[in-house]
Amino acid sequence: RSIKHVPGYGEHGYNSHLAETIAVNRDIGDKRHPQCKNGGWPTDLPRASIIFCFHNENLIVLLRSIYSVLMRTPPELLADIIVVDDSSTEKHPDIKEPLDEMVALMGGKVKVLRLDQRSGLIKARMAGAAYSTGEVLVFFDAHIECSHGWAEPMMERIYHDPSTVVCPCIDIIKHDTMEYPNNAQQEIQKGGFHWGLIYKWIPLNATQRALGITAPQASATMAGGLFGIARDYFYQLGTYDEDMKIWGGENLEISFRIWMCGGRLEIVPCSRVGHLFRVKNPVSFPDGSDTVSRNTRRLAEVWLDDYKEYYYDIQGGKGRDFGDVSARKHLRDRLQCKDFKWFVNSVYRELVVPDDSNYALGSVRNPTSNLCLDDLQKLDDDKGDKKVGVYWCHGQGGSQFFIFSKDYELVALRKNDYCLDNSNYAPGATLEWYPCHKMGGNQLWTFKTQTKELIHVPSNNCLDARGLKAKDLVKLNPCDGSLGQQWEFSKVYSKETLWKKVK
Ligand code: UD2
Ligand code: MN
Repeated sequence: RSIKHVPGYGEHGYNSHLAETIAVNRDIGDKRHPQCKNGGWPTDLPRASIIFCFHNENLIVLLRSIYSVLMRTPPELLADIIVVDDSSTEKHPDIKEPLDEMVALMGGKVKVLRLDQRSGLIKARMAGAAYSTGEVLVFFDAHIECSHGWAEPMMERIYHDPSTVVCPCIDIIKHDTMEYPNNAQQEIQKGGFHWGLIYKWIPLNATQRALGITAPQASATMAGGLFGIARDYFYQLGTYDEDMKIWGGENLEISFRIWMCGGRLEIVPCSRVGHLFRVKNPVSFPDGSDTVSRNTRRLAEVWLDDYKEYYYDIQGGKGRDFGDVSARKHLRDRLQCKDFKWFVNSVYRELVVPDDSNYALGSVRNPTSNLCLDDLQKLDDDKGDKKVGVYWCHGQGGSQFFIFSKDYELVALRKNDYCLDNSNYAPGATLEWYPCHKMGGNQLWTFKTQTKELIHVPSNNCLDARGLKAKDLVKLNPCDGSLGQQWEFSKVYSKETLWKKVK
């Protein structure tokens, strides 16, 4: 059955009908790796305040989140649980009085805070933080389940260094079955981002891997929804950008700020919390405005220095409103934060930067037809085919921005790590974006700057736009020097034939 026909999905993006049939205090088992320390913690670990913000959450899912904290946090480590209702609508009467009544039965540590205006998760979290009393603030989405022993490993890291901000390992609770699979044997992933300035998961590097499966690992960015931070440090660091609205972008903003202003961000594999990942984002934006890109422009303007141009090249939106960022720039000065170049070179070394370290970049244009290589928006989600097409050159970057890397790949940066790939060597073959594997092979290209031919090395065929119109799929044909096989990059950093000496 398609998702549309499953009751409950429309509202929350998960199977809320099934979610409601599962006990609010269900046992999920111990999700930790057996090597995780069990006991022997310092006796004076700081106490945590848990802050759940929600807007129209399913009541049972919210209750299960609260219970998981109550059941699996040692009482001496739990200061309070603040449940912030970000002005849920009348359509959800059960998360109003009925929630209050249930919370009243949970003992004094759980408190509900109602915002009388829709404020967005950024301001809602700040309101929750101000209302709470623990030495450490733990922010959780309102559809999570903590596993056994989640709190101690996080608190210990902060106890040893209050400028370390910690994320648990975020496990996946399945949106269709509500299962919480055990992933303890799997190596964790860490946080990065792609040039649309959207969070993405990336693998650990070799040095990190060598530290072992249970070791806390430095992470360039956080996903955003689940982390712990010392209260004093949160305020000293400037909480959040209050002018960011509703949803989106705040996770990268606080990540950059932590690293660049002297702190450290980690993922602690022995602390495991499941998050209900949904099929789609059900967040409603009150005035219909796209707060994600405005928020993201704000963070680019404050933190990215010259690198912000890459964001605008690839994502667009330059010149559009982002409000006033002077207070945040002032904060950056006051905290004497390092620059973004430092962040890229020292913290997020996996980032592929569209600069002169590449051979060529920008649009890939066939001058005769004025058609450009275009991702046809097929990289926007993880589903569907990733066929490669052409479209009228629009000069706006985005779907037409690519790099020709020093590894002789053609890479789409909007959703990093997609390489132009083809395993069909017959004339007339179409191509596909495929995750870059750095092994050459079917992702190996040559750009002959003199003849402007883009040659797929293993098949020795040329990229060909002959006879194509906008939205057609681009082809590979035997090289014949025709006009359809000439391509120009907007920027070329090498005058040589970009030819790898293969074989
Ligand atoms: C991720 C983060 C989320 C947040 C977001 C970017 C994880 C697992 N989740 O997407 O925490 O950083 O990226 O902003 O890392 N909410 C409100 N008011 C609103 C909108 C949302 O209170 O106006 C609540 C919402 O009910 C939820 C929390 O904020 O409890 C996060 O929202 P989400 O679950 O829609 O975000 P998610 O997981 O898609
Ligand atoms: Mn969430």
